Amino acid sequence: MFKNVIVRVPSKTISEGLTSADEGKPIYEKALVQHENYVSALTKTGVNVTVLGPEDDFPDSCFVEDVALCTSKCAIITRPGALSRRKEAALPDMLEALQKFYDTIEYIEDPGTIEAGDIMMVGDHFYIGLSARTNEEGAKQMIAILEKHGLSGQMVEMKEMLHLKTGLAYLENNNLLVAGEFKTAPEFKDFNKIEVEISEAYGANCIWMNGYVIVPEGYPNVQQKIEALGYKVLVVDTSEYRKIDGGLSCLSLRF
Ligand code: CIR
Repeated sequence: MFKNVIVRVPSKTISEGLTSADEGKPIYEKALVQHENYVSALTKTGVNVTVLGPEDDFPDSCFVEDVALCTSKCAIITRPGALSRRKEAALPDMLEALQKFYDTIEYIEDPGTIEAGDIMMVGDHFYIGLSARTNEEGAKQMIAILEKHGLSGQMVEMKEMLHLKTGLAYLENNNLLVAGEFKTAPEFKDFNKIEVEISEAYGANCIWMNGYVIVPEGYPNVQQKIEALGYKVLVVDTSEYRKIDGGLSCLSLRF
């Protein structure tokens, strides 16, 4: 069960966020409203939400998932592969927030790079995607830290997606939502795979929260498949974040 969540309010500069999408720039006012609705949905799942203030120098800083991995034993501050995001990982208010919950904070160091959107937690095991943002050295450091704390990790090769969790969501009970290249990846063959069709690929970025699954608005087939598994579904519109390659998981740290 998750007890705590950390989010960061989007900044006015969100329109300058990194993107590979061709969907126009996010509209700040709409992004703010969508963020409020996201926080309301999280609150419904019974967690305590810590809300950090906006950081105008970092257009992508609302995507807090990438800057830390929060495990049951320690928090690990990452070293983002995207240069414009690297200093997000050391923002003092984030460190302070994490220190309230964790006695042990670990760090990924140069030349390692890793963004925790590339890390999927399944119990005490962590799958780490080797993406354009996460290099092998970063993944090795992460696995060494996990093992030091009695946890484990493994690397996953990937080619198509921005982050591992762009195309994967673990819904507990061995249920794994999979899109694109991950449908056939050998690492995931023993999961009960719920396949997401290409036209709804963005909908693969859902989050399991204490028996609920939060699903992005506008992906009816994904929603239906998740409901059919018996989960309570909460729907949140993330269309402004999609414009800069962000989704539901990216917007929070959950632990
Ligand atoms: C970026 O390119 O870094 C942001 N525009 C989107 C980050 C999405 N984060 C995630 O998938 N964990």
